[in-house]
Amino acid sequence: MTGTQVGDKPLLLYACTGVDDNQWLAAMRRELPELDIRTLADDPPLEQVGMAFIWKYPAGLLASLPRLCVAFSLGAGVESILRDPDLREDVTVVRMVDPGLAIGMNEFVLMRVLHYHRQMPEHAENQRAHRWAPCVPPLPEDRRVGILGLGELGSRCARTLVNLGFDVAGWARSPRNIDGVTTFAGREQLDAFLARTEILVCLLPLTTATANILDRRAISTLPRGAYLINVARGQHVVDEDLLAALDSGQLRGATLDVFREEPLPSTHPFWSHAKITVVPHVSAITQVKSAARTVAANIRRYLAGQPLQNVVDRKLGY
Ligand code: NDP
Ligand code: OXD
Repeated sequence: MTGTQVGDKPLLLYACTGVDDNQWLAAMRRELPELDIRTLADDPPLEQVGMAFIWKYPAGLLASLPRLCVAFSLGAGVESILRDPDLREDVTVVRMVDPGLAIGMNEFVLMRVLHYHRQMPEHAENQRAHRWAPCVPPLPEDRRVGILGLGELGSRCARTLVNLGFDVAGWARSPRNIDGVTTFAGREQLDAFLARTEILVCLLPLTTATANILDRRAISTLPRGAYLINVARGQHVVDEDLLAALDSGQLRGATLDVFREEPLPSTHPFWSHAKITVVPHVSAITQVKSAARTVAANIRRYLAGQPLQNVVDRKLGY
């Protein structure tokens, strides 16, 4: 079933917040002239909505869409949609896979890995002390970078780092094969992965299996003086354990783009910690230009009765 029509065009409800609605609506309408795309402000017949494009939508919305068949997420992480008590079992959830998002994440991860690899925190400290202290970084082949999550985003970052000569490992749920990357799979191989990782990048989806994965035990399995770059979700990290590890020297630094509570409360200790770099969830942003095209192609596939791409496995949670 492809949903329902109100006039002569299939109806798509657009219900996103935190993004530029004008840009998104213009792009979606340009890409999908064959659809009737309406926002909640247009007072659409909600009982007729079969397809919705959603992100940070109002609570209770899904309960008002009895004929919803497919929910297309504007973001890659779908944990909040899957946790919505109003999401019916028979609704297909499609996550965002956007070339622009992957480019942005690749840039950000590369920037922070190079920042730590080239000892920029030490140079900054020396500058504050007016100290001229040259230090020689190891060759990339002697720098072990580890990526938690080898999906759309993690595998791309891994390839980029391999191409720059880094010694790259990755961890996933199932065995993966990526040229030049040492791969680990499943909980039983997590410790071996962590033990060889000097710069750790988290690019896991947030699920019941990955929440709080970066706790005291995991962090203490990393070599002393390791770095953490968390660009996945704040709930992957146990905040107190991260702070304790930075204070004890177990971790030398952390870059945090995502937080348990966003915006990060102004009183949170992360803001002023000397070893933490805080960024406001901007490591990668779904790009209207590229993403609208991708979503449109998927919607057209659906309307033509072809299988949808990037469907979320509701049991696995990603
Ligand atoms: P994918 O679904 O493509 O990849 C997820 C990866 O994580 C897969 O390799 C998967 O393993 C692995 N994984 C999942 N569960 C486990 C587990 N229990 N144990 C080990 N590995 C596991 O996701 P994306 O790469 O597209 O995105 C990852 C996350 O990044 C998103 O869910 C989102 O939370 C976050 N994100 C953050 C952004 C930001 O701005 N900060 C922007 C976009 C995304 P397998 O390969 O075996 O399936
Ligand atoms: C996403 C995000 O999941 O923006 O796409 O975090």
